[in-house]
Amino acid sequence: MGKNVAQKLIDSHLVSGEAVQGKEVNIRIDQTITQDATGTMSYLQFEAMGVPKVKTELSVSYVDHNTLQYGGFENADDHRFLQTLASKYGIHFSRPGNGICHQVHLERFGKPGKTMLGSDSHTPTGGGIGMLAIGAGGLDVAVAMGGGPFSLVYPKVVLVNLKGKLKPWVSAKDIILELLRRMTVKGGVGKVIEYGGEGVKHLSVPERATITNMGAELGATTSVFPSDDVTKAFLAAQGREKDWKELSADPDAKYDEQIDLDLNKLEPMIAKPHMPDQVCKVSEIEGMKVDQVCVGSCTNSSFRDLMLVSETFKKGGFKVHPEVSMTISPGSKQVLDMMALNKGLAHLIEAGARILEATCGPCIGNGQSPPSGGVSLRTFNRNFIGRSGTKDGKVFLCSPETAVAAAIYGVITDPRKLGKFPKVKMPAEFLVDDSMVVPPAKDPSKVSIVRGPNIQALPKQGPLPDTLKGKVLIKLGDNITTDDITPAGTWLKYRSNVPKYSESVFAQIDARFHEKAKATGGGFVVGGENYGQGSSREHAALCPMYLGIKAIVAKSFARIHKDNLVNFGILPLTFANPADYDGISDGDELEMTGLKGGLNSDTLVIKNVTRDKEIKLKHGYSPRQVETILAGGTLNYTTAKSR
Ligand code: MIC
Ligand code: SF4
Repeated sequence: MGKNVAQKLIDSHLVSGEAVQGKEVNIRIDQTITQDATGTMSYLQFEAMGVPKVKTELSVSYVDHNTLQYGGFENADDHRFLQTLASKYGIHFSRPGNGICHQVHLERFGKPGKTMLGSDSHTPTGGGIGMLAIGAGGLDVAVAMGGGPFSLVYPKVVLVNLKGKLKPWVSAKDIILELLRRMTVKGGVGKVIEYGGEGVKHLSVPERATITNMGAELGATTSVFPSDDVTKAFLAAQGREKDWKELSADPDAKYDEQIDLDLNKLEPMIAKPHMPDQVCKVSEIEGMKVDQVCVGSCTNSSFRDLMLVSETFKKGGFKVHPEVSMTISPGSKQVLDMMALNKGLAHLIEAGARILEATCGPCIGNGQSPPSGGVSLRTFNRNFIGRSGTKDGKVFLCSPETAVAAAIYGVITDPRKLGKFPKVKMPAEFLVDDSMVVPPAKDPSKVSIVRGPNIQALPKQGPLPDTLKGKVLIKLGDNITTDDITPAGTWLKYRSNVPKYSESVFAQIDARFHEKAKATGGGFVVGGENYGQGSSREHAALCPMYLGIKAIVAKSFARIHKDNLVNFGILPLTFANPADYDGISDGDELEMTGLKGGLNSDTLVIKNVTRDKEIKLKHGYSPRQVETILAGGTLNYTTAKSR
């Protein structure tokens, strides 16, 4: 039987396990990426494994999240640690200013047909160039750097069948927003989203990458496009034609689901606060006053996206509305460089846009927080409550076309009203200059790793006890994000300092949570559907572990977060009967006994001591995950196995 693109990629990298949907398989990882906010922890874990040099084909350590800290040494210390460590262990180091990891990797390193694991949830951006690119926790990435396989549940594959061609002022972002409208933020869990159909050939690689990037918001394992002539032309323009390889679905390939999307009929779309799936047509909310517009992030910061904004200002003779603060964050040094040379940058400056560094910036709450109660239109991928740094800020997610229309008129405006569309052609040649990527040392023995005081040791815990007992420390609703669990923004600088960062756990919901957890020696957390969606940050498991959290009982979990919890020995458990969620309240005393043998069965019982009631739970762990949990986490498990 023929295979689809996702199956070809997985099957060609299979190390062990059966290629049967729903079963756990192990795949070989060719490339890894890390970014600074998750990288320090990932490398501390890699060091703990005692492997002298990475065993991947390519590993790159990017600095793009925390670059311009105000009043403190923490970021700079992290950068120095990351650079020296990369040099010693055979890792390429992309210096701050070289760009956002996903954009740079697509331009300079991504290869069709390869697998990639990244300690950032938007790693699937690489799917735009025909890679099987998956986001994971830093510990999983560390294992992959050490040559270990990555375990995943063999996914369902959904075909998104694209028909026709996008109309002017409608772009790739509108495609993924429309899919989010139809599928919601949990619609992609356990699935790979594969794009096909005759509409694919009209989308450039950066446009495809916008779509695969934001597939993360669907909760999908990853998203992937075939590798075709468009991919070849992109790689050739990057001076990397030799990296091209054709990759397409067999004519008789089968899919588990199919979604048809007629690009001719698509209109500009926008996601309203505070979830990426709260999508409607831009025309439905036209006229709303806008305080801020931000263009950038790993979703929409390519040459095409920024030039589109620049050309719209220039061709129409427009300026940024006097009551709008507009920022531009280029995705890479390449984009910035090319726009400096072709005057695209000058037109943005002339129009009154504020130019930021080629980093994540406002997307992760680093600057440009909206004014109180203000409306911010962003070309980003997430609009979770508080992520922008302003709790009552209203963040909308849209395309660069919709963003520039709002920046010009000061109100939400359907970009189709802007007149003639300034089509941006893909350059025949990109400006290639990799001088901000530092290759690893030729003689690693001469490199010493520099550790400042912000680089704290990894917290540890022992094996799983037979009984878990404690109070419900917090009861939460559906779609709790990792930004709710361990916020970013001003807390980001403590990513290498778990004791300090643990003070942030649930701080936006209950500022005293960490004190409560410490005082009671830890306890349980109860959640609704899709617990832990969003970022890959393993801190959302590591910091609760540090505070003594024993298990999270929820209706369902997001994939990466569930894996992270297992990695750190916290039990992710689901209600066998979701209605039992109502049978537990904040402060209830819970108890689980006989865990050592009990995990061999998928059904467990938790006793609500306060209400004298037993509740059935499921775990759904693979045999490997059971052993990991029993050992108290992946590091304990792998160390025990290698003895
Ligand atoms: C994000 O967009 O939330 C981040 C910051 O890039 C995270 C990674 C992190 O928390 O460091 C992600 O998406 O995985
Ligand atoms: Fe950076 Fe934002 Fe992309 Fe995360 S989503 S990698 S913070 S640009």
